[in-house]
Amino acid sequence: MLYRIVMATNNQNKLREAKKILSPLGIDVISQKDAGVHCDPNENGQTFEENAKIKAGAVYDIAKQPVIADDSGLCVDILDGRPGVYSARYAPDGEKCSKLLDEMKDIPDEKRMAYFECCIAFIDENGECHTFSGRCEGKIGYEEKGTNGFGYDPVFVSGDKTLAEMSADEKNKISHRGAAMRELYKYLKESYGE
Ligand code: ITT
Repeated sequence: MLYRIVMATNNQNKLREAKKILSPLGIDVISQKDAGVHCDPNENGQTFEENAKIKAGAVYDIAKQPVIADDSGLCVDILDGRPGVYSARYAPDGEKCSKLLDEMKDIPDEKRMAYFECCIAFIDENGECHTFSGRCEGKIGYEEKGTNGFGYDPVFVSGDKTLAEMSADEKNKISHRGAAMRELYKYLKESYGE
């Protein structure tokens, strides 16, 4: 089995979630910073998959060891999938939720469907890239609720709660990142054994 993977991210929240999902499986996820890699590649892809590959490739070129990168975002049906791959750039942190609520203020309940998507690119020790995706379906609420999580979690409703009202374990069970990570894990188990 593979025991150590570098995560190509500068987002501490993603790192925390990835560590929590993969550590019970015996995989230690370390940040690119802790691996001594400093880079912030230009995420100019048109899809989550393209951007995940760009980030993983940039870190692998420097670290030369197995790397994962996560590209993810929120796609809102009535906004034709926006902010999508531009989710990080939609507004500064702390203003993302209020800007989205404002854009959605006249949208009725039945048209507030949205989903989070995550693509994980894994580059193995031979430099080969494999991708895994996950989705989390839900709705945009009417106000920010909850203090856990990050990004759009306080306005993303799944069932009767926002993701920010869930514990880390609850969120990981249903989240786009959790789903993609579990696919990655299945692949690692098949390829590297127990
Ligand atoms: P790295 O590129 O360094 O990994 P980033 O935050 O810039 O970090 P992305 O380009 O993938 O990452 O942008 C994804 C954005 O989508 C992220 O900044 C959040 O605003 C949002 N997002 C992704 N996953 C989320 C989640 O689980 N909960 C809430 N918001 C999320």
